[in-house]
Amino acid sequence: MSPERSLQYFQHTTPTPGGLSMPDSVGILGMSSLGRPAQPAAWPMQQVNTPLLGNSIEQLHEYWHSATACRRGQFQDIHFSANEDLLYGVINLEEEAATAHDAGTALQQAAEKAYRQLFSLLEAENFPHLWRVWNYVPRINAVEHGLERYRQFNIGRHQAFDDFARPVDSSPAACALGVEHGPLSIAFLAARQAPHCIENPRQTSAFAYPRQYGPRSPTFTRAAVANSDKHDILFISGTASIVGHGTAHIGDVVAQTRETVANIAVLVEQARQLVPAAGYTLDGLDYRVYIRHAADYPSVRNTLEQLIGPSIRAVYVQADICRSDLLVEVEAHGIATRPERSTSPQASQTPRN
Ligand code: 3EB
Repeated sequence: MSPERSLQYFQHTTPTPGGLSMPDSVGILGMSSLGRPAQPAAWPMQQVNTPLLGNSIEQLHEYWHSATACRRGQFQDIHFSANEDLLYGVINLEEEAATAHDAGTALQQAAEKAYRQLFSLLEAENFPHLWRVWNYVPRINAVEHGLERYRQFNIGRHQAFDDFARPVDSSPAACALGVEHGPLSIAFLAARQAPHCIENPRQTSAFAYPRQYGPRSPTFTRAAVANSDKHDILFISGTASIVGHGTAHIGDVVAQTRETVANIAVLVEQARQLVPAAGYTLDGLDYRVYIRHAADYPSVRNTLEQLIGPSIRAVYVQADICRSDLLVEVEAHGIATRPERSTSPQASQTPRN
């Protein structure tokens, strides 16, 4: 009930238009920075090496902020910050020469190492539940050693889930995008309370994709609703024009955008049923939109404004999507404030589905 534990989300841009204020720094759990590289920060920061599209903003900072002071730490290669309920961390790993011939590619090893560290930290700090993971993979669609790099990443990530006995059918909400350069970068938000996983009946669950998409499946859920003491937070994973397990509308960015919105609408509807009091709506979320070809930005934006609303809150960036035939991917989150703890129909002890 105490306001001290509330989680907030802020955006700050450079140049700064009027009205945006910086959160106080002791409460900053973590930050992602998009566009022009940011200065090092005193809190965990994920640098997302994706050009911002469509306006004069050079840099965008997104903060996860807690009203209580955060404790900051380092665990192996992870920088993290935590309050009573939540932990935000970032790990950046360079790919090292593979240690053994049969141990997989350098990227596979980096992915496995990153997730092993991540799960070890969650055990050590007793924040067992991953709410959301943001994965950025350099040159994600390049084929090396006969396998696309996204698929190499999936082998390493899946192996770490297995090694830490993390069932892949209760994976976190996530995204995995390609950047031109930089390390493998993974940011995550974890908590003491389990989230409620949401799958999309229009789509094969990613953890059950058939082998044609790679030897080991991705490990993410389509969306999740997480309860903190004052909020019900909806995380919509990276969502694309996939129906069943196949890519729909190859080569047609507008149709792909429409299909993506149809997928997100289904997820939002399920979140509404899970937490009716939260009142989630498509136009009430904060979006991040990844566009493969910068030239497609006007059509993607127009389509989203038509379908979701002219005042959609969205950040548009150029990034590679994890299948080479996908032209656009959209993720979102919404934070609903609960008036009273007792009004939540989904007590946090409810098992995830
Ligand atoms: C998809 O639906 C598109 O590998 O963590 C979306 C969200 C996608 C997360 C991930 C990948 C991931 O398969 C790609």
